[in-house]
Amino acid sequence: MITAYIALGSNLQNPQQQLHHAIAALAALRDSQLLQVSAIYRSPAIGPGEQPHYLNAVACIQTELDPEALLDALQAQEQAQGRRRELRWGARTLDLDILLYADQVIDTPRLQVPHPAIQQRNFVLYPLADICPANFVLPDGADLDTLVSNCPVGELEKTGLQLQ
Ligand code: A4P
Ligand code: MG
Repeated sequence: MITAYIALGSNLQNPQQQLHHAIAALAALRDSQLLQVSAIYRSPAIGPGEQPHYLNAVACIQTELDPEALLDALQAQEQAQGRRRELRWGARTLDLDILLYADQVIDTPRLQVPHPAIQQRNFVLYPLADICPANFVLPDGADLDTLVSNCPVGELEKTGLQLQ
């Protein structure tokens, strides 16, 4: 079994409910177990045009799926929840990204793991740090606590909303 961390994001069509549905799907994912889910965080959208705020969270799973099969399952769930791919960084009902897949480094046309934007994004780093073990180190040797301290909280808000 591999431990993987999945980022969830939504800024369309009742984001809180979208995240709840996505967590239910992760809990039902074949050959996998849902271990932990962060609190929900709220932040302004990074992306083009006027967009609603995002709700984000991070989940930890154990899985026997290989990385491509996991991506297939996540993309199927995005589709099931009405995801339309029209514009890069456009508003979306659901985005599911593989942040980490054990300590593997993957670089294929379909998949980059660790997710390349982890280090710059407070809406990924803060929820990730909520559920990672203490003194967690990323595959490139970066220490998660240091990344969090170097990433300003800005307008990111930890909501009182829980997904589990
Ligand atoms: N892909 C490559 N690596 C991965 C990975 N580790 N996990 C490929 C998932 N997918 C990965 O993704 C495009 C392609 O990336 C996929 O087909 C897959 O093969 P996408 O979800 O279709 O497109 P996208 O999400 O618009 O692109 P991208 O570059 O992944 O966007 P990001 O970086 O996910 O950013 N603002 C706030 N506040 N909160 C957010 O969550 N999210 C985004 C999306 C922008 N602004 C945001 C937020
Ligand atoms: Mg994505």
